[in-house]
Amino acid sequence: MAETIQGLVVRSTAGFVDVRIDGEVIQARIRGRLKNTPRTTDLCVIGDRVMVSRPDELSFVVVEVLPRASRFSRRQPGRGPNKEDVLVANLDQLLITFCYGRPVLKTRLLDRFLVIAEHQHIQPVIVMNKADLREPGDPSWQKAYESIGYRVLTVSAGTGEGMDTLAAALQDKISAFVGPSGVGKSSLINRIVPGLELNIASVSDHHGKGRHTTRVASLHALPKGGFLADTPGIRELATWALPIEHLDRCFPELTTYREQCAFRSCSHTHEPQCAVLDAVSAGDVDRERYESYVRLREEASA
Ligand SMILES: Nc1nc2c(ncn2[C@@H]2O[C@H](COP(=O)(O)OP(=O)(O)OP(=O)(O)O)[C@@H](O)[C@H]2O)c(=O)[nH]1
Ligand SMILES: [Mg+2]
Ligand SMILES: [Zn+2]
Repeated sequence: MAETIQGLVVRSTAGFVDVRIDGEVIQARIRGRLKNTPRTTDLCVIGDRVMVSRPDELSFVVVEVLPRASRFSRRQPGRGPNKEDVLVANLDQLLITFCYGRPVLKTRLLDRFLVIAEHQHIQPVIVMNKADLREPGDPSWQKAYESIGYRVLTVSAGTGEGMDTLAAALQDKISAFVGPSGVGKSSLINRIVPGLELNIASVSDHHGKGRHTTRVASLHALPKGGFLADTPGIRELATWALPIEHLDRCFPELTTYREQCAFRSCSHTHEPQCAVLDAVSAGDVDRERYESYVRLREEASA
C-alpha cells in the first residue's frame, strides 16, 4: 500500500470529497470497501479528518475516516430508517444563527440547537443577523439567554454592524453557521471570507419562508486562521443519540437545582420535592426554556 497522508474534508458529495492537504484542495474518491461497510451514521462529512492515499499520479482515494471528536448531527428527517444525519464533524464552535425581520425567531428551535451543542460539548454562540431590521428596545428573550451564560452577537451582513466582533470570535477555530433557511448564513460568510461569493437568495422573500439556497455544506479557510462552515437551512431538528437521562444536563441553568431534587432520577415534570419545578414556580428558571425541556423529554420518550 502506498503512503497515506492526513487531510481535512471541506466538501462532500456522493462518492467524492474535496480534501484540504497542506493548504491545497484535491478531489478524492472514497474507497469502495469503506462505502460498503454497514453503518448508522454518515460516512464522510465536512470537518472529517481522513487518510488519503495516492495509488497513481492522477487519483486520490480516501482509505480511512478518523474518529470524530465531536459532531453536529440530528436524526435524519422524514420517516425512513433511524439514521444519523451529520452536518459537520470536529466542530469547536456552533454559530446558531437567527435574524431580526424574517424568518421570525423560534426559541423552541433555538433551544434544540443549544441542547445539541451542549450534548456534544461544542461551544455555542447565538448570532442574530439583520440588525438593520431590529425594532427599538432590547428583546426580552435575549436577556434570558444571556443570564444563562450564552453569548448573543447582534450583526448585519448587510450593513457590517458587529462583523468585527464576529470575525474575532472565529479566529483559529472550526466553526459552523447553522440555522433556518433565509437568516443570512451564506451572506455572513461572504462578508467574512473575501472573494468567496457563495450563492445567496437574491430576491426578498415575501412569505418569510426560506428557500434553501445553500444545498451542500462546505468548509472555508479563514484568512487569518481557522475554518468556517456554511450549511443548508434547517427546518427540523430532532436530536440524535441523546439519552433521556442526560437531557437536563443540556440545560445549564438547571445544574444547581437538579442536584437538589428528592429523587435521584427525577424527571422534573411531576415528582414531589423537585427543586427544578420549584425554581420554575419561583421564576428563577425561565418558563419558556423549561417548556422546551419538557417537549424534548416527551419527544425522547415517545
Ligand atoms: N436586511 C437584511 N437582509 C439580509 C442581511 N443578511 C442577509 N440578508 C438577506 O437575507 C436573505 C437570505 O440570505 P442567505 O445568505 O441566502 O441566507 P441563508 O441563511 O444562507 O439561507 P439558506 O442557504 O437557504 O439556508 C437574502 O435576501 C439576503 O440578502 C442583513 O444583514 N440585513
Ligand atoms: Mg445559504
Ligand atoms: Zn426534579
